[in-house]
Amino acid sequence: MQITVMLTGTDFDNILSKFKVTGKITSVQPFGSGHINDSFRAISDTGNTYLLQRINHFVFKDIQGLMDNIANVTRHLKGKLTNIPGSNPEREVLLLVENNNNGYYIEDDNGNYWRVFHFLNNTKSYDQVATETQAFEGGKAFGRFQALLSDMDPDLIVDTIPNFHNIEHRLSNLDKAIAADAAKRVGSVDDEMEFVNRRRELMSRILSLGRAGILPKRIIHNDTKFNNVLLDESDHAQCVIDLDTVMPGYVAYDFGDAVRTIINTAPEDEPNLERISLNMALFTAYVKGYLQQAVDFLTDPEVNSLIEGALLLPYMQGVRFLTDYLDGDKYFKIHSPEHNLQRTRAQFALVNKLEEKKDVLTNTILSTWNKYKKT
Ligand code: GN1
Ligand code: MG
Repeated sequence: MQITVMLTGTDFDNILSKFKVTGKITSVQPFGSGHINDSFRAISDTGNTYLLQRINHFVFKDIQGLMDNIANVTRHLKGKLTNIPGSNPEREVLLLVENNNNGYYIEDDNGNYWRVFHFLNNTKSYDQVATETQAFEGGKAFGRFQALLSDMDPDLIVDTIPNFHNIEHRLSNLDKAIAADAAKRVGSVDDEMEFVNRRRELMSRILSLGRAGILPKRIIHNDTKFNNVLLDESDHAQCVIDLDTVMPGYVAYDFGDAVRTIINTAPEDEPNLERISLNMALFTAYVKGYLQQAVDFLTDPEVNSLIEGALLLPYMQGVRFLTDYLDGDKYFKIHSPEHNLQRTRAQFALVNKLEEKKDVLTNTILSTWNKYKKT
């Protein structure tokens, strides 16, 4: 469910006074383009800048577990980076601001949950990739992120959203939405359902390989949209953000979700499907950056699974948008009445394009891997 409480009238001063922020807050502005949480950039008269976020507690039901995950993950990343010469832990890892009781979030009088991060100044994020340098840097950032977490104790992580990237679970939710037809929209999604049904078995491959013990579960990011990497002014990767869904999963999921946003020449919700095509140069650059950083821990079966992830993630994203459309737009923020259907169609058009080029994409992955792989 979306949070319906209006944010206008929110007493930001009061909320921020419960955190260890310095000085007097002089401005609070909406920030970013996330579909789930609400983010604000707050500036204080000391010149410090903060990212204030209202956590969507209808989506994230275990707020304490979520915040413990983030605290543990950022601690681990910082510890690792401190021992890597040339790295800058202060700028390469998100830093939480404590509340006045040394915790990491507060609950306000309306039952909303809030947290604060130090804002990383002089960084930017892109909803769409423009250059090969950006794609390469994004690949490096997510590859390094996985590499740094590859020795973290999985017991320190709780599942913030169980079955998040489990396609069987997502398809079962879609089937339930079809059966319930809560928004009376089932009649308008025949083509989309046919698209989904033709690929059900094919898209379970990663899960099957995981169950067979061929693919290991690792701690992954689970939301590797390109705009979740902050780049510096010269477009070098600085920091991976949005750690809400860091949970165990298969590396192909992170690869696929990044490719979903990087290779597409159009936005995630492009209404004109003819504009959706593949930018192969950006794909190649991403693969190079990613494999350069991941070469030390990836296994051959994992590398072979990456292409499956690239097909699965836009499919799964389309299934999720379609489910929400049928449910009556309860999960993702929408900006027009048919937005979730438009997003679904754009994601399925992308799947079509990826399927057409599957062999070329696979060759790019394998030839890059063979170059990096230590003999
Ligand atoms: C949501 O809120 P945002 O943009 O970080 C969603 C992702 C989707 C994405 C689609 C917790 O992420 O899984 O891939 O929208 N996050 C959650 O744009 O569901
Ligand atoms: Mg997110």
